[in-house]
Amino acid sequence: MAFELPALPFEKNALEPFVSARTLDLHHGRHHQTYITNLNNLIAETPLENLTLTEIVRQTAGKPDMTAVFNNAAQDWNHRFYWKSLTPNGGSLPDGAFKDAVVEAFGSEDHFKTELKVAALSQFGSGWAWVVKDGDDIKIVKTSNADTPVAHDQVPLLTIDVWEHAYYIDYQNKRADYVSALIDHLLNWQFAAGNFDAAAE
Ligand code: MN3
Repeated sequence: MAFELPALPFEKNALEPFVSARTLDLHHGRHHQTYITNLNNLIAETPLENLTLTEIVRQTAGKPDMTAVFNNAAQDWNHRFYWKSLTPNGGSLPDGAFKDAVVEAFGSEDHFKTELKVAALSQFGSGWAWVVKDGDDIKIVKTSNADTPVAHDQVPLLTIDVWEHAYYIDYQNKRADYVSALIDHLLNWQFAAGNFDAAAE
């Protein structure tokens, strides 16, 4: 089964003015589509084509002869998760078990968001900043290039894409402005809380 580009979970202009429709045209329609096209070409008529995307990521992680498959599969996985991590109705964490765990681990919602911003800004070059569940702990981690917590036995709760293609049209080189806009307006904490609850079951 070939993988297909998922539809965005919001209208293409719904994140404006913070993330433009033009950025989404390129980021979703071209970059994400290209990872999927490459992945489909790489796994065609191999045993990998019968696996789920998550299985492909896990089975190819850390294998030097599988780097191209891993990079494209992981980027497909990460982008599917990134679109769900965004919403026009972002802002505060919803009350509940996830927020309680965040406040316990980080002291406050504000400090948690500051740590997330630090991670997103300190990732050198292309990569991702993540909120993950690692065992019983909520952690903020960052990964380089296509790398993903899925390959490291962590449960992703939310992600921020910090590849330049995510922000260059709207913010040029100002990654900090992009990250702040996402944290202040666009992060889907309901999605994160749902992932947290699902991981606790
Ligand atoms: Mn991207």
